[in-house]
Amino acid sequence: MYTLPELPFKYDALEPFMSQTTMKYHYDKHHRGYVNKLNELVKNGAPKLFDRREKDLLQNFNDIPSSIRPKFINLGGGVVNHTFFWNMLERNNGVNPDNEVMKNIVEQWGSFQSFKEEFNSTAMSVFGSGWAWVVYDGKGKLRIISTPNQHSPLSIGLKPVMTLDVWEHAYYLDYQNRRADFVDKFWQIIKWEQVNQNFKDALKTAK
Ligand code: MN3
Repeated sequence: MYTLPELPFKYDALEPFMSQTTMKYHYDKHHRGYVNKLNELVKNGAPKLFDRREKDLLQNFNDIPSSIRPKFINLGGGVVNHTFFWNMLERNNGVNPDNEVMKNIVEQWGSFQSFKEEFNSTAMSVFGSGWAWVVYDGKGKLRIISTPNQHSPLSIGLKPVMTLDVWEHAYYLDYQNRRADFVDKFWQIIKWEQVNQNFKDALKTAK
């Protein structure tokens, strides 16, 4: 069975940018819901899959029986994407460190500001529910993309480096319909140390 990983911080750790109430619903209801539904799906549809990690299956989705594949991609993505997201969040007091991933960002986008603008506009352009991502393409480049629903970049051969959940459940209690405000505040809660680690891991596995 798949399990819900522990939240790596307290529910109120991201206040005021992401409230305790939002975190409780988002982690304890939504994230947990994906884990429970994924377990139901696999238990009833293809229990042998429990031998493999969700991430591994999303990366090799042809190994998932076609009868449950579309549901697995959304539910498994829901599990893996949220875990990835929580791990790269902390209040950063607006400090952007000078590390490897930042050097690559500035090199590719010319400035942190233009990187930020492209990320924000990608997050704003997600129609309906989805995620904005910074991914490593395995060929030396970082890219900013979005995915619909709970689709993971892993399923299209890309390595996640940073992400933002732009489903309404991620911000509606705190920002109502003002997604732009939420996206703007996101920059206050990026754990750059983890983003840098994700980038280094992506470089390693791409080799
Ligand atoms: Mn979510």
